[in-house]
Amino acid sequence: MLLASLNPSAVAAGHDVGDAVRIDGATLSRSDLVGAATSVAERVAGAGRVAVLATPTATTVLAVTGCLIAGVPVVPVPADVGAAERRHILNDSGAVAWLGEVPAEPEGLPHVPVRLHARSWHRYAEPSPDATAMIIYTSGTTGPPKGVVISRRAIAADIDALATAWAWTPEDTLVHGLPLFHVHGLILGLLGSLRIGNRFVHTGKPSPAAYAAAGGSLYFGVPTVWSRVVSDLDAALALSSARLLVSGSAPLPVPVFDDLVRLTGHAPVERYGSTESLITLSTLVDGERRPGWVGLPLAGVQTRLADDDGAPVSHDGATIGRLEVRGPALFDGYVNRPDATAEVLDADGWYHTGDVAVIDGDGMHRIVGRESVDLIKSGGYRIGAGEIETVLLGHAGVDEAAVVGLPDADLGQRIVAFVVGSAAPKELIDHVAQQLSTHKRPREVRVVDALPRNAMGKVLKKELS
Ligand code: MLC
Ligand code: AMP
Repeated sequence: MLLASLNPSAVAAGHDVGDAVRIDGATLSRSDLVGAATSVAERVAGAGRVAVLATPTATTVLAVTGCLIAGVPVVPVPADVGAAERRHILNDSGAVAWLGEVPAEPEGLPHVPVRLHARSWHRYAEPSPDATAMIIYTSGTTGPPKGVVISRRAIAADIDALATAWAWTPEDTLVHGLPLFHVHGLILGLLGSLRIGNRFVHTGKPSPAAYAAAGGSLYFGVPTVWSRVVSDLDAALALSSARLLVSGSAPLPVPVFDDLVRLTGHAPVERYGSTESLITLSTLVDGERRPGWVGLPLAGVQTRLADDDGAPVSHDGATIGRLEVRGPALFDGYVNRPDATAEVLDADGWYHTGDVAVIDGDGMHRIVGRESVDLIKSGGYRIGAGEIETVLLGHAGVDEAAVVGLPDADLGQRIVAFVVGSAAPKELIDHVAQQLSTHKRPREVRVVDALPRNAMGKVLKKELS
């Protein structure tokens, strides 16, 4: 069963720990979760895809859990979503209702509330492992975000492989404060805990003080979170009592790795993955944790490097190639985009990650960068330059726009928009935040007289800095 710790027989047999999930001031025991989520399942059973505005609340936890019990595919919608992105996600996914919270603009969809105190003990048959668990929207280099179709089988396989890599058990208390609309916070953090049966604490925001106060054994964070932790001495010292600190979603700077060792006594475990592949590589709880390297393939995962012509690249720890991965946790394709799916998923089942990497003789991987400058990672969020440019160009005061990710000590990359036009920077930042999502807003807009272009008229983004 996908959410194994919510097996009603196990819960009834007394494995009902007092606080299975703590989030937003609410505490849910395992029997609260089974009873309330099954009540949600009764209200959505048989529905098509359902949209969940994924705020960090008990409502979201129960909405997602209820859908998984009923076998209804969930479409998590970013909690800070803007108007254009929300419309795109709803239209593209074909979601039939909002479950749980409802945004100010429901776009004409009916609303199914989640009742925190309702209980049902109906038993649902476990849906097929091939069934879609969720559709997570993620950015490409151009165009609006694509819906990544993720099966129940992929989620189960990935969590089980991570449990082995990290010795993750029901004895753990997992803490994070990441969004519940992406793989890291939702699939690994929440669903991982509901599969394995450990306590799960969501801190609302991933602030160093909240992490320090949570008293966990296992902590998840994106590099921005760890960088903020090492700048807060009290928080860093408090984390020395944890068992394992895990970093992922973006490159962990080596100085942050070293500061974590120095201040917490823990060398962080680094792991690498994507919405399309889930997590594929990790350093191990009982293996080498090498700063700047993201580890070995998880159980069942194969990796290889290819050159520009697709020919194999040697695994010598130095030669750079395009990283391709294959394994049990890959996605089933993009919604409505067979063309885009075929571009990244080949006939032999290899997913072309878009990342460039090296692999050494022991099978250790180092991610060197991305193939395209147009896919930006900011604070661990994947953001397409193209989608921001499109929104900027939709503003009456913008004639030309080019968006880049510039190095940023806190966010890894910070979104900077270069525009030609008459609009004021603040107005454009707010425009993007309102149309896409708050976290996709440029942190800076520079109004310029002209964009650097080559003879063909193509913008030379490498010259924008
Ligand atoms: C500022 N704000 C604005 C604004 N300017 N809001 C609207 N319009 C404007 N113009 C406000 C926001 O409302 C918010 O307020 C505050 O500014 C901070 O915004 P932020 O951008 O969210 O905060 P920041 O501190 O920059 O966030 C850093 C962060 C965040 C690390 C907390 O980036 C984060 O949560 N990252 C995690 C991303 C993640 O989980 N990725 C995993 C992808 S899965 P307020 O009041 O709300 O604070 C994946 C696979 C894998 O990658 O391998 O894991
Ligand atoms: P997303 O689809 O949001 O999960 O983003 C996936 C991308 O995040 C990958 O293709 C990588 O570019 C990046 N990424 C994830 N984990 C790591 C990591 N540990 N180190 C470097 N990059 C990472």
